Amino acid sequence: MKIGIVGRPHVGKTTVFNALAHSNAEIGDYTGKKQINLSTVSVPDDRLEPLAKVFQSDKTVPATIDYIDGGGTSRTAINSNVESSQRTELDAEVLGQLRTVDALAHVVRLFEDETVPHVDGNIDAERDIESVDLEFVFADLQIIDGRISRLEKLLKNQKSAEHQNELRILEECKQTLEEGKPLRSLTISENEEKLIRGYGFLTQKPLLLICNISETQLQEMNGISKRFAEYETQPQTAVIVLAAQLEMEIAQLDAADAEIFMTEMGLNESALERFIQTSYQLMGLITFFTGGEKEARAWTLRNGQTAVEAAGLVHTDFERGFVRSECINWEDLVNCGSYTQARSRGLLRAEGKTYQVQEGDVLTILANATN
Ligand SMILES: Nc1nc2c(ncn2[C@@H]2O[C@H](COP(=O)(O)OP(=O)(O)OP(=O)(O)O)[C@@H](O)[C@H]2O)c(=O)[nH]1
Ligand SMILES: [Mg+2]
Repeated sequence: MKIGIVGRPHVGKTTVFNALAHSNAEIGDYTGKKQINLSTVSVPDDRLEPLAKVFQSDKTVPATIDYIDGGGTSRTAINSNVESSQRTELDAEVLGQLRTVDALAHVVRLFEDETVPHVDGNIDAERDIESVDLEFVFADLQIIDGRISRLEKLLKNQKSAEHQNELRILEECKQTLEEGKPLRSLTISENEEKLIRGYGFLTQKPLLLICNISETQLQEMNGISKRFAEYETQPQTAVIVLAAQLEMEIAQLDAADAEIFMTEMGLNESALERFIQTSYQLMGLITFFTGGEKEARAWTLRNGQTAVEAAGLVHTDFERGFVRSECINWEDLVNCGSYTQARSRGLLRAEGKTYQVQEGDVLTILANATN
């Protein structure tokens, strides 16, 4: 799973990135130096250790999330007045990268700090949200316009039901965008969605708004959450409020110090934990496990994905040669103490290809060798 961190200039994108990735990318760099920060972080999961005990595994392997911080390189981030024709190559590169992510995390600035000027002269979160939203609407429209004229040309030369279909959907998308609405708000069938998936439309991706507050605003958390609650009523949109700078400092402490510090600040979960929880909910993600002597491992699937898709994630050969999967809830397995016990108590279910994997399932995939 890949998440792209976006937002207006100097709103704390890299600070959020550092807090989440426990990394040390350079912040507060106003020179417009173009750099894309990439990081992979482990998804903390308390279920892995007990599972490793059951399987007597040598190690645990958590699921991971990839983050991209496009830095001050997109038009949104640098200067919203720049004409699209004047975009630098790197802008195109950042946009291209963003098209491949599974969700966007839009950092919105709420913290006041005179030493960090806002490009528009004052702090106005709602204005910033609208401006980035529109930026992405334009970016998607640009692609759609290009593709529509291409399709029209193709259709002039040769009738094609598939092209006709794509044209119809793209025109529907165009209309939505021209009304200033994101593609998230468009209801289309799964087949239609497949036709446009390849374009990686930005306004179609699930959106997580990260309201970046200062330490002193922590007492106002509830009020701030209420103020932004309305955005959560929009399709595939979630909001979290966090103090990125403080969270970044916490992320750079060792675990014991971090815990003491968080208790002092009245924080009961780290930014990473909240971010992961919210993103999983937003994207409808679930976790399943596999286990053996070598490792106990967590994997991420979309809710509704099947056992054979899970098998494909573990190993492409497993997908091709899939026979069936043995399945048990992680807690039931831990309570049994061993896989053998679970088997003798009849708790292992045999599930076929179309079984929809459930949150917390432990799967053992049985597959024929393929070549
Ligand atoms: N007071 C305060 N300052 C913050 C907070 N978050 C970020 N900053 C400061 O704001 C400045 C910009 O932060 P960055 O994380 O570099 O912001 P950015 O969005 O990545 O900036 P660009 O990549 O240049 O667009 C830095 O000086 C940070 O220290 C915060 O929560 N409170
Ligand atoms: Mg940055």
